[in-house]
Amino acid sequence: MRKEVVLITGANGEIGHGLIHHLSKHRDVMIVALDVQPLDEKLTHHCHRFIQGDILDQMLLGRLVVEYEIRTIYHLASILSTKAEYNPETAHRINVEGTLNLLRLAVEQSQWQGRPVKFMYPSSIAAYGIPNLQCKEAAGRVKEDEWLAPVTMYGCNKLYCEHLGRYYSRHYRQLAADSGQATIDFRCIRFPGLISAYTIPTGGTSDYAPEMLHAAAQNEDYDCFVREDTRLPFMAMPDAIKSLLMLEEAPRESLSQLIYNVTSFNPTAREIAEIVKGAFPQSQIRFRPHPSRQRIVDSWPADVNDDAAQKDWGWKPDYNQENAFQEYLIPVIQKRY
Ligand code: AKB
Repeated sequence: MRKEVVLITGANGEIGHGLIHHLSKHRDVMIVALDVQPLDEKLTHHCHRFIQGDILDQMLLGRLVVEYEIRTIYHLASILSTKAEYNPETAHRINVEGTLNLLRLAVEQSQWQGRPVKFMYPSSIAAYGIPNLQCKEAAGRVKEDEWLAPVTMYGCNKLYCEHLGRYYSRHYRQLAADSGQATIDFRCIRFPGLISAYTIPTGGTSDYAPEMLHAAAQNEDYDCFVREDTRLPFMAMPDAIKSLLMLEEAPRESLSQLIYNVTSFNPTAREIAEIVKGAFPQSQIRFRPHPSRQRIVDSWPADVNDDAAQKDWGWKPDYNQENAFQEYLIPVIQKRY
C-alpha cells in the first residue's frame, strides 16, 4: 500500500521540528516539507522531500497539487506576534494570504480525491484580546468563544484564518453549481505559549519563558521583557505535538466544534525564573518589561478552558508545571549545552 502524504508548511519552525521527529518515528507517512528557510539537516532525512519555498508562491503550490495526493496538511508557517508588529502588512500577507493559498490547495485536493483532506491549523492564545488586567483576572479559564478582540496583527490573522477554515469546510461554494463536492476537514487548535528543550522560538511574545531557560543553560544573563507577575498558559512541546496529533486522529463525529483550546500549566514569569534559577543557580535574570510586549501579554488570558478538547477527544497533557521542567526541559537542556 502506498504511504499517505502529509504536507508540513513552516517545517523548520519549532512545531515543525517536533512534528517531523514524531511522525517519522511513529507514523508510516511520506512527509513533504516546505519552508522559506533551509531545513535543519537533522530533519532532512526524515522527509521524503524538502522544498525551500514560499507559501505565497502559487506556482509552487500548483505543482504540489499535481504531484502529490496529499491527505493531511499541517499548516504551521506564520509570522509570530512580536515580529508581526514590526511589519504588520507583510505579516498579513504571509499569515492570511498564505493560509488562503493552502486552504485552496486543500479544496482542490479534496475535490480531485473525492474525499476531504485534513487541514490542521495551529492557532494561538493571541486570538484573544482582554482589554485590561482587571478583566484578565476576572476572565479566569477563557473559553473558545470569549474575549475575541485581539490586539496584534498576528492575533487578528489567526482569528480570521480560523473563520476562513470554517468557511472553506462548511460554506464554500454552497451557491455554486458544483456544491455537494467534497470539501475540507478543517481542525484548529489554539496553542498556549510553547516551550521546547530543542529549539528557541523567534518573533513571539511568549518567548520569554523558553529564552530565559535556554539563556541560563548557556550561562548567559537574561533580561525578561515582561513583569514578574505576568501569567500566561504554557505547554511543553511534546504535549503540543501530542495534542495536534490527537485532534488529527479524532473521529470526525466526535468533534463538536472546529476550534479547540489546549493547555497544561500557567506560571507567572517569576515562577519560571525561580525554577530556572533552581536548576542553573549561576543564572542572572532581571525583569525589564518592554511596554509594547507587556501590553500584548496583558491582553492574553492567564488561563484557557480546554474542557471541550478533554471531552471530545480525550485531551490530557503528559506534563504539568513540575514534570515539564524537572523531567523534560531541564534534563534535556542540561545534556545539550
Ligand atoms: C507568540 O508569542 O506569538 C506565539 C503564540 C502565543 O502564538 N508563541
